[in-house]
Amino acid sequence: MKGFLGKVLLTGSAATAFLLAAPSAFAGTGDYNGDGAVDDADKQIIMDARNTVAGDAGFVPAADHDGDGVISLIDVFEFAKVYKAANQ
Ligand SMILES: [Ca+2]
Ligand SMILES: [Ca+2]
Repeated sequence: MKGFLGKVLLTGSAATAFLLAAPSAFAGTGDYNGDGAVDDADKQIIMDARNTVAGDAGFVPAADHDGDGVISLIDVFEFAKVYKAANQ
């Protein structure tokens, strides 16, 4: 599943574009390390936390944008939206 998600992230540009066009529906600023910027450091944090669940060592609560207790592709897409808005 992790490999599948990685492939989707690398190749799903159409889906990403669609999701990026939608208004943000979830909470979270995307600034996981609290340095005031949404940048590649935060991207690395959510990518490292991907597929963890609440209670896992690598789980980052701030990266669980939809609050379902899992850092899923939904959260990664949500981060992508915030990241794009902050870096254009
Ligand atoms: Ca940051
Ligand atoms: Ca989530």
